[in-house]
Amino acid sequence: MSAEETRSKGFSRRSLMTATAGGALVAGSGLGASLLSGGVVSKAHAASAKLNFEPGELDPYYGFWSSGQCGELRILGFPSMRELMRVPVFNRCSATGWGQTNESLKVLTEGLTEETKTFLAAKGMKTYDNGDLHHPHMSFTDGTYDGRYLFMNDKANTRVARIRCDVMKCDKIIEIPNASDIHGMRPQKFPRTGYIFANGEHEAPLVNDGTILDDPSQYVNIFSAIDGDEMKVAWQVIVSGNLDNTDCDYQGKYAFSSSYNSEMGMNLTEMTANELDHVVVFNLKAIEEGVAAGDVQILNGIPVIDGRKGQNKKYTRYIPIPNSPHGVNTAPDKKHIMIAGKLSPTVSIIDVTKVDALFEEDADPRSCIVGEPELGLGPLHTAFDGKGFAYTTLFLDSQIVKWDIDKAVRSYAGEDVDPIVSKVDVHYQPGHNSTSMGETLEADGAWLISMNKFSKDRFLNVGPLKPENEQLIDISSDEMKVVHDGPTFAEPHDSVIVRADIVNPMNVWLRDDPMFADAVAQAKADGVDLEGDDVVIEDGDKVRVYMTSVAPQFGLEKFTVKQGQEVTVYVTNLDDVDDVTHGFCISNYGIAMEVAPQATASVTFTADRPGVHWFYCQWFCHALHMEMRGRMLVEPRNA
Ligand code: CUK
Ligand code: CUA
Repeated sequence: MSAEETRSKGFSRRSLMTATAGGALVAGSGLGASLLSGGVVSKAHAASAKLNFEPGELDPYYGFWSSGQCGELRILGFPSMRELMRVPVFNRCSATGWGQTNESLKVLTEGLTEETKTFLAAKGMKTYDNGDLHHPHMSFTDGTYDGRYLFMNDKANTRVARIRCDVMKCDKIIEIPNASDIHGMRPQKFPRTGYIFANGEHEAPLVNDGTILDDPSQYVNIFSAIDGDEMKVAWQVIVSGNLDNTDCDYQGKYAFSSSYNSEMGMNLTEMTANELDHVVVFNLKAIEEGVAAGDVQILNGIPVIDGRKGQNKKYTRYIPIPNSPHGVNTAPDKKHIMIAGKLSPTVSIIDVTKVDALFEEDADPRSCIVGEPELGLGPLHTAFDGKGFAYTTLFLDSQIVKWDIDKAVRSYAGEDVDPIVSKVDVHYQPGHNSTSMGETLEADGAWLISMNKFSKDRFLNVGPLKPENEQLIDISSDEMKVVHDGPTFAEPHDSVIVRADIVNPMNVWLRDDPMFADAVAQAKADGVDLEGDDVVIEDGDKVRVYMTSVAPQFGLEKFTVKQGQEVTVYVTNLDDVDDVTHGFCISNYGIAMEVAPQATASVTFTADRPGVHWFYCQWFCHALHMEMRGRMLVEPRNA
């Protein structure tokens, strides 16, 4: 389905155009007037006509929402704002068993450094069970979303994760060595993803083993480029200043990171002393050449390039920007990158065609700035409609400002034009905002979501901890219109809004899926057919229980193990009907997991509690779901 068809389901632009050609049909109507004056406006009118969805009606977009300190990814239908799914990533999930099943533990542990594994093992942990997921972004091909993967950062424990969009499960998580606290993160837009660019936010000693402590002059910040196919860090760059957000161009040449605290201060006064901080420009080709030529130090197996301010190589440039800049957003015009000033009321516009020149000798580092409109207080992030307008959140003013990119550039050049088109109040204190397809070349200008940090009086009071408020805004006309309030629990930071035709998940698992390849291999080694055998295999201190499930029965009505044995239960869901997911929960053992159609899931635990323990299906699957149960009999050690 094309973008246009998606947006205009049930209210087609084509029929409107036909009507316009017919003339008389629209004469005098407001719709006809807006159509005649702009043409494009009608598309968005079509979208707003679809705000209310009948039961059973599908949304034209997927929304992929972060969840901040909850550590999961949320999937919404958009613009209805119906929450469709939660995908556990950095968190422990009670429902799906994420963080407990062998399949999820593999994802959660294999990308940790040896040092972290040792640190966690001393606490009796296999992996972290918290995360702080700020920025979800989809993989790109040729400047638009390609439906392969979603990538996201964990600020809390310096990780980057990937979700496979074919099954909507996380398949890779890597810890980023040498860096501290990954914050801003974006996939490469062109020619494809490619790299995932990831900002280390907090500065620390490069070798952080306690040798250097309270000597900030020896702290550094690290920018990482991750190979998104392999999920391995390709290279890193040492930079000056705390890295905040990042984005890249549509040429595949540069990445840009905003940087607050260019002072490298350790407290608030020091950190905000300068009027100008900077944006760091990373020259991808020069860095790749430097890595190939060996102009690096190898740290934890990663080539690390020195790109600090003052080094005289061609890897980085530092563009002075007022003041503690935050959001970095590339416009779909392929030309402009917006840097939100945060403590400055301005957004600085970088022209990417002028960035090559920055790498010439004695270049003025601000020569690539072609606009710096004053928009209001606390500009944080900018979104785009693909029609030449930009939408910037004003945190302190609690507003969104719509502005004209071309007029901002002309005004900077001295022309007497006002780039501000309009402002709308939001409730309250917006952080990120996102437009439909807005960070791609297919930005369609239908919708904007404002992700507001405070809801205050907008909802029924639920106590001192309040929800946040996400407001849906119709941007089809110059006057933006707030059309929906959506409360959310902690703490979606960012979102992407992706046309539904781009995302095509499967309905049931394929039996050869890599997610449970280890279980398949173990069964093979045990001579077990996962799709037919229900057997218990004793292997010294270890027991492997293989069980099928078909609603409403498990393949085993009971199994017996000895107290102290290490038990692994493999459940294979043979149902291949859409939506017949089973669960496997052992009561009073703290064991529970999801087994979706055609999947195998497994969990390993020590049977240290003797007695009769019921296992039951914890996912409502059948009229006889309650009857879907069995017994684990644990023989006491001295019996
Ligand atoms: S960023 Cu993460 S602290 Cu996405 Cu504006 Cu707010
Ligand atoms: Cu199977 Cu409920």
